[in-house]
Amino acid sequence: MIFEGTPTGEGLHVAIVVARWNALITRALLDGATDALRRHGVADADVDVAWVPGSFEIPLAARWLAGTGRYDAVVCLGAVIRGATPHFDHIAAAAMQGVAAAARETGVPITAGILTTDTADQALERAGIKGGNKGAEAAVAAIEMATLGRRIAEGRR
Ligand code: RBF
Repeated sequence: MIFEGTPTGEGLHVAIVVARWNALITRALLDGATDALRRHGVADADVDVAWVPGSFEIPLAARWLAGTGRYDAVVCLGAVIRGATPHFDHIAAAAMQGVAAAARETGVPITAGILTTDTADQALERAGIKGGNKGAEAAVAAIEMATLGRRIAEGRR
């Protein structure tokens, strides 16, 4: 049997965790994520958003949300910029490893649209200012994982 998720979000409940640090960028990621969820069929009323101070705090909020059992997936959004962050590598690694741990602990798909860039310009580019939006990509990945999880649990393609 080959299992594959689909980008169809009808009926899914999704939580988004977004960091306030570098808010100009993370708001653009949030716009991209909510827009993508909407375009893929997730109802606005089924999307909740939790703001955290910075990317370092993302994993705990994601763990709290996933642990409620109310969400089919959690999307994490942040921007860690090397130029502005002396301990860039620690914050970026803690955020990504923490998100992965929260997903493993809860069994809820948690996707990461957490940008790690050298400059704010590069982060803006990846937040949809010129082209692709990593927030939108993380949102679609969340839908895909939620639908994949259902199919695996039900043993159907
Ligand atoms: N949080 C981010 O999400 N992105 C950053 O680029 C970022 N840079 C930081 C730089 C410094 C010097 C400090 C102290 C914090 C930074 N944070 C950043 C915030 C961090 O994720 C966390 O919210 C705070 O350290 C409080 O725990």
